[in-house]
Amino acid sequence: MAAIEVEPMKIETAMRTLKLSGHVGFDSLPDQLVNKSVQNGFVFNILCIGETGLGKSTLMDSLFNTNFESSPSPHNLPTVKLKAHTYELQESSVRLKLTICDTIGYGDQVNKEDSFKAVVDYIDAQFEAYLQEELKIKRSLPTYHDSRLHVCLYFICPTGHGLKSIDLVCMKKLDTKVNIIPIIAKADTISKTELQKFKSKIMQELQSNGVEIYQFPVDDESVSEVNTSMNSHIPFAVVGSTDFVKIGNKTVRARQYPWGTVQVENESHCDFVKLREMLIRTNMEDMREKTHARHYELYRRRRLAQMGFSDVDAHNKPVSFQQTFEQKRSAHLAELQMKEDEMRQMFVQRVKEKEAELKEAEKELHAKFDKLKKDHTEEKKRLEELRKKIEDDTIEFNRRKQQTVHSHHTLTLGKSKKK
Ligand SMILES: Nc1nc2c(ncn2[C@@H]2O[C@H](COP(=O)(O)OP(=O)(O)O)[C@@H](O)[C@H]2O)c(=O)[nH]1
Ligand SMILES: [Mg+2]
Repeated sequence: MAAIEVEPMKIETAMRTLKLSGHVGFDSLPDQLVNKSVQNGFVFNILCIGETGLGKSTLMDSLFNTNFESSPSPHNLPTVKLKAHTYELQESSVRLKLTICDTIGYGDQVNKEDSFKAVVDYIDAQFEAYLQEELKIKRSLPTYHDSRLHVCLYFICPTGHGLKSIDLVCMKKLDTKVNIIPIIAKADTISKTELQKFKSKIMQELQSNGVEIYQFPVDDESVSEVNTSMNSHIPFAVVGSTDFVKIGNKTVRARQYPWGTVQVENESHCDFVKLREMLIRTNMEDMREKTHARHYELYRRRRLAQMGFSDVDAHNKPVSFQQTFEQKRSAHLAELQMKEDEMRQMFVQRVKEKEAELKEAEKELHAKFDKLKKDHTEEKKRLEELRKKIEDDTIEFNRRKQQTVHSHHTLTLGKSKKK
């Protein structure tokens, strides 16, 4: 098969701008796009990382204003496991397929060194599944359930002391794979002055360890202002609750304490509203896009390189997928041929060795046979001699016997004469 050579086309780069003298209609393209997207529905996948009991499930319920009916997980699991649940949600005419992925048993082991491994493997597995679908001849990407994780909410323990090493290690391992938004969990347990110090300590630690967290995009004019100001509030200090309290004539999500009430959606109480605004209302699409264009792209590039594909050859010259494939194929065939030759040579060698062995054995056998034959002849000769000797002896014996009889006879005769 010869590679198809494509002549690089000469494209006229000079472009002219024309004025339309009447309405043509392609100004409806954005609407067409919106309609199509709404029809297809949307997918969003959230990864929640944090120790058991930090309020992950409660926050998800609070964020989506529903009850996902998750059961509390135990603290004594031997390993970290990731569990994903997918839900179909609808708001107005917009359908959202939401997957919430929970880290069960995270940070519960005595040795927390490998806690991040299960998470990394899980994220990679979702990328791999998408890549495999993409590499199929018959792809069905429009109906494929994309399980790649669009955001990771990293729940930080409200210690007031800064990050634990497990937090830094895990976020560092994940920052090239997923959009990380760090959040301070159960923020109602930290005082106002402590919180500011805690936030800056966390940011400083992230920075000094080179952990890259997700930044809300500021290149889009319509949201650049709000995103810029929100970027300075990271990590969001959030409170979640499944309880409702009546305040004035409104029922609100809140946590009640003997000394007062913490309202989840009150911006002077916590950053919950900021998180919801940024995560769901402003930047959901950006996170979906970054996941595909940045994190997945990186994974894809690495995997294809592992498989031996590249856009350039050893001399930095561009090569096509097909050329690489042909090259790999001929290399593989050559290797196969070499192995076959090697095996054939080995076979011939073995046959020769066996032949020599057999010849040697034959020779030995001949020698043995000759010796036996010689022994046999000698024995025969000996026996023959013996037989002859016995025969001679018998003849001699008979002769003597006769002689004795004869002489006895004469003697007896002589005696009778005497009488
Ligand atoms: N003080 C406080 N407690 C919370 C908060 N969110 C959840 N909790 C409580 O923490 C416990 C564990 O919450 P859960 O959502 O099951 O934690 P998960 O294991 O991380 O999913 C429950 O008793 C919640 O009521 C919060 O923001 N502040
Ligand atoms: Mg939970």
